[in-house]
Amino acid sequence: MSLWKKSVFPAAAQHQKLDGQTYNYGTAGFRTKANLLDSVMFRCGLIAVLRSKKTKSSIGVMITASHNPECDNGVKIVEPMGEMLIAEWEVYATQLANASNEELGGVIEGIIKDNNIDMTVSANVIIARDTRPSSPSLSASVIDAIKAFNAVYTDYGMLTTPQLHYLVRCVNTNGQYGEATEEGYYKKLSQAFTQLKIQTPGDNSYLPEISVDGANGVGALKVLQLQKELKGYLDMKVFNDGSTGKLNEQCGADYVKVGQKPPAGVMFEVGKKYCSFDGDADRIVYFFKSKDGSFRLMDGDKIATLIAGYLKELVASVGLNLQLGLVQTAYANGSSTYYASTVMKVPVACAKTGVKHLHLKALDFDIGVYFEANGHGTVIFSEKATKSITSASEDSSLTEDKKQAAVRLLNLMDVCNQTVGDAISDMLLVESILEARLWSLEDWNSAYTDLPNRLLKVKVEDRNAIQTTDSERKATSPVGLQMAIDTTVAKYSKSRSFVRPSGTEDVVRVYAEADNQTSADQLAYDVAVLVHKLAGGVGDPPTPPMSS
Ligand code: G16
Repeated sequence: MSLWKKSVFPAAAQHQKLDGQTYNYGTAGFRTKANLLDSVMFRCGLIAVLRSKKTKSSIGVMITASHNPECDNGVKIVEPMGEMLIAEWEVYATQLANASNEELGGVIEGIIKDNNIDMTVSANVIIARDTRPSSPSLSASVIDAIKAFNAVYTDYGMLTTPQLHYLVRCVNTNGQYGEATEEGYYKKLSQAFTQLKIQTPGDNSYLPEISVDGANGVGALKVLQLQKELKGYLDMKVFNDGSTGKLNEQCGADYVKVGQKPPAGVMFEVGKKYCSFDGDADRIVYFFKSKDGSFRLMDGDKIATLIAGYLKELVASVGLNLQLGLVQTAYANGSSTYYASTVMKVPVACAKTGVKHLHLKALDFDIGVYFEANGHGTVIFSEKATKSITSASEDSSLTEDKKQAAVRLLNLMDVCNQTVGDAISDMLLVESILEARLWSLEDWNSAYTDLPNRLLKVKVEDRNAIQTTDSERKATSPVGLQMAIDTTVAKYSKSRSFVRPSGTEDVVRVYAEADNQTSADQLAYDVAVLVHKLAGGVGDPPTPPMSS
């Protein structure tokens, strides 16, 4: 008997897979009701150790269900450079998660054989968790698996998801990316941010103050930590900090984006800046109250165009030959795509939903800006871009203006968390750009006007009955659904709609946009009814929009 079996089998017996339960690897890992996840967590601990042995690097495991309600939980597995687990290994993770205890040994042996893994190589796993009540015990299940494999682990306790991604990359680059501690994360971001502020003329109209909706999650705690480093530079007032409300309940980036309204718990005032994080602080959206009292949202698309436009200008002013591109998903508002490609003249690519897909596509550019409309995104700089920006910042033959622009780019690069979308780092990036541009939120928002849109959810028996193609813009099954959607869309002006199964919730998502809000609402409703009818809707059909 292989040595590992002697310890893994008895440990696995304490984490039996639930009979009749099937686990799918979703958009960002396994995610479901927390009470169904013990065996999955144990098996993710196993997969992390195997991946660590295979890559001879440290692997991250984050216990979180991000924007989902508090009763859910989930797990995200982080690759050596801070990306999400590669697709090939998602398959292994799924096999392991669904293996009975009797099948477990065979599945592990298969993974070892397929990948030629040397089991004598040491393994290291880095773990963190969000604030959910179920997270400590699920984290303990991951640790049980790591111990059973006799591997090394570091438990960082409560962190945001992007902080864990950052730490994994720091550890695997021997500190080249940054110091591998939580303090190192704050230090890296705050140093770059304050440098940018020092470079920007002081006497300006920029408001160094922002109210942060912490979604009653871990992001709220971490913003308060960062505040200590940024005293006098940026005043971050946190609300929905978890002291009273429930995680993601009537607050957080998803609530604000989907509902197109401010979160609960906010004194919503004209002239102030607001942003919302999600439950594990890997998404951010901005919003404000306009002078006429209406709610204005700057979602991931607006953030992406703000960042891409500014970086493009800086690259041009230094005179660097770097290709900058923007990656969006089907959810990107049509106006943002038009603005980016036609007005800003930035190449735009479309990827499937999920950071893992956007991140991969962004690697095609020297500077890849990627954002989902829901506020999840970041900027990644290729080695070529990093080298040329660094050498320009040190090039004494450049004019002072060019050199200053290169130094700005360098600092902006350090404000970005290049491993994954990060609400805290994105907030600092946006604030730096707003200050440099002397833009208020009204100025930023007026860059282009979003096409009115609506997002709905439909409950069906099996959401995987919906299959899609063309970066999720067309449904290939059930038969007849896409044709029916096309016919419906044709009834509205400047309209578009698509449907896809969510990879984080047990629903089908419906997106619609049109030239006015009533049409967008009606179109979303019409398509939701089609999904309910043709894809095995559960319960009552969707309710018509209020306006009709
Ligand atoms: C995760 C992914 C995002 C994705 C979101 C919703 O975010 O990381 O890329 O947009 O799920 O996915 P779906 O529409 O498939 O449910 P988070 O913030 O929930 O981890």
